[in-house]
Amino acid sequence: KVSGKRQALISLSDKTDLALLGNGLQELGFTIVSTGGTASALENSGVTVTKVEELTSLPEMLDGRVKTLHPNIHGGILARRDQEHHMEALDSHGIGTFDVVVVNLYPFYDKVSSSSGISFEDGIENIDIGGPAMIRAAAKNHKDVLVVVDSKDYPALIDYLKGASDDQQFRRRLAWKAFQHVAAYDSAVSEWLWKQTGGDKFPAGLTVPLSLKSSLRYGENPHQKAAFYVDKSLAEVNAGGIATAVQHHGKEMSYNNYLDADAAWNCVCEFSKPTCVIVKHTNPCGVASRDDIIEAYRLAVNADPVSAFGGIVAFNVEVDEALAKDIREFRSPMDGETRMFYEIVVAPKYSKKGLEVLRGKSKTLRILEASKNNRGKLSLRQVGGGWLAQEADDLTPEDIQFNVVSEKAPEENELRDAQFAWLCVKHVKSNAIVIAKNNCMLGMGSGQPNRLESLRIAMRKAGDEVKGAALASDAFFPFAWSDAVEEACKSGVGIIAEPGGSIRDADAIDCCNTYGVSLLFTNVRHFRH
Ligand code: 93A
Repeated sequence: KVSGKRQALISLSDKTDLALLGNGLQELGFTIVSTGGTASALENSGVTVTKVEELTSLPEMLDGRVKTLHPNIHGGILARRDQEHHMEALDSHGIGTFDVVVVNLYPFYDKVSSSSGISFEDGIENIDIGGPAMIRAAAKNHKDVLVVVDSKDYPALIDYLKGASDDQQFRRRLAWKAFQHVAAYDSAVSEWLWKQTGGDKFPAGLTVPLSLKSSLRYGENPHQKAAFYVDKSLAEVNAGGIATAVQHHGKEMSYNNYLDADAAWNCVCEFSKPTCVIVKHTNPCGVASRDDIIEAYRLAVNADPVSAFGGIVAFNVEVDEALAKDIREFRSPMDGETRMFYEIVVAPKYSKKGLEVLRGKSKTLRILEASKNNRGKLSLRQVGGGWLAQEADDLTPEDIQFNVVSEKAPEENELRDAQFAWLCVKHVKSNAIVIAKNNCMLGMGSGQPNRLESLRIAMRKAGDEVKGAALASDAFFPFAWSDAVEEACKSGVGIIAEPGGSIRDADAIDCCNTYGVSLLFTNVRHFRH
C-alpha cells in the first residue's frame, strides 16, 4: 500500500449518517478518499479527507460526468491481492488499494418521479455512471473490498472492521446487496427510457426493480419460506400502497397479512365518503359508508360478524379516540359479549389518543398507517415458468356508465345503491356478487365457480334485507330464466347492475321486465381471478 494505511473510498448522494461513517472509519485509522460534495460534507463533520483529484491528478470534469472513472481509483478497487503481478502493477504506478467502498447513487428515481417532473435532459444527467462502476468493481472484488450501499449497514461495517474475524459470508452479503442496488437502479433507468419512447402501452419494456424489504416468518403456510420485496422504483418515491405503510404497533406482518391488508386498503380507497371495509382472506365481507365513521364501522361488522372476527379493518379517514374506543370495545353481534378481535387496522391517519387506545386493545394487533397507492399501475402474477403482466384495474367510479336497459327506470337511491355495490364487487373474487343498500354491503358471494352459487351465498347473507336492495355482478349472467337473474328477481332485489354482453342479454332484460326490476349494463367487467 502506497500510504501503508488502509483506505476507504466514499462517494454519496444520500449523505445520511455520513458523519458517523467518516468518524468511525477515521478512528479505525483509515485514510478517506472522497468526491467533491461528499468530501466537503465529511470535512464539515471534522473528518480529514483526501480528494479524488489528488489521486487522479485530474480535476472532476465534464460537469462531473467523469470524477472517479480512472485507473488510480478502479485499479485500487479491482486489483487481486493474491496475484503478485496485480500488486506489482499497482506499485509501479503508485496506486494504493481500497479496503472499503461506500457509494450510493444519484437519486434518479426521485428526480424522474418528482411531482413537478423534470426535463428529458435532466433525467439523462441523473443517470449515474461512475457510482455503479465503483459499486460493481468493489462487489466483484468483495473478497478484499467491503462494499456498502445502504446507510443502515454503517454500524455493521464499523463493527466488522473492529473485529478480528474475516467473515466471507458478511462480505458476500454486502456484495449481493450492492448488485441488487445497481440492478434496481438500472431497471428504473430502463423503465424511464421506455416511457420516453412513447411506449407506455403494453407490451412494456418491463423491468421490475425489486429489492428485498424483509424476510417473512413463513409464506401462506408455515412450511413455505417467504419474503417481501418492494418495487424500488415505486416505493422510493413514496408511491404509497401497503409496501410503504408504517407499522405503529403489533406483531410482525405475515405473508397473508400483507395480502389481506392490501386488499382492504385498495378497497377502502375507492370510496370518497368516510368508509370502513372489513376483509377476510382478501375478500371484503363488510363495507359501509357513513358521515359518522363509527356507524360505518358497526355496520361493516354487522354485515357478516362471523367473517369479520379475526379480519382486517380498513378506514379511509383518521382513527380518532372515539373510533378507536369503539374498535377496542365493540362486542361481537354473535353473542353480544366477546370483544371483536382483528389482525390489522389500517388507516391513513391516527390521532395521538386514537393510537394510544388502539395499542391498548391487544399486544398483537397490527396498526398500519398507509397512504393511497397512486402509482401501482402494473400488476404481476406468476404462472408456471413465467409472469403475467397487466395494468391494474384502476377504473374509477366516474369512468363507469350505468345504462338502464330495463323498462323500469331506477329511483335515485336505487341507482346510488347499485353504484355502491359496483364499487364493492370490483374487490370481490370472481364469481362475485354483492348485495347492498343505503351505502352498506349486506351480503356477498365470492370465488364460486358458478355465478348462481355466489348469488345464493350473497342472498343468504343479506337475508330479509335483500328486499329492495341493489345487486351487482362482476361479469354478465350467462343464463337468466330459472337461473341467477330470475332467482335474484324472485328474492325481491330492486335493481341489478351487471356488465352485459352475454348472448342471452335479451333474456336477462325480459326477466327483469317481468318482475319489475331495474337492470343496468355497465359495459365494464371486473373479473378478479
Ligand atoms: O457523473 S458520474 O456518473 N461520474 C463519476 O465519475 C462519478 N463518481 C462518483 N457520477 C459519479 N459519482 C457519483 O457522485 C456517486 O455515485 C455519488 O452518488 C455522487 C457523489 O458526488 P458528490 O460527492 O460530489 O456529492
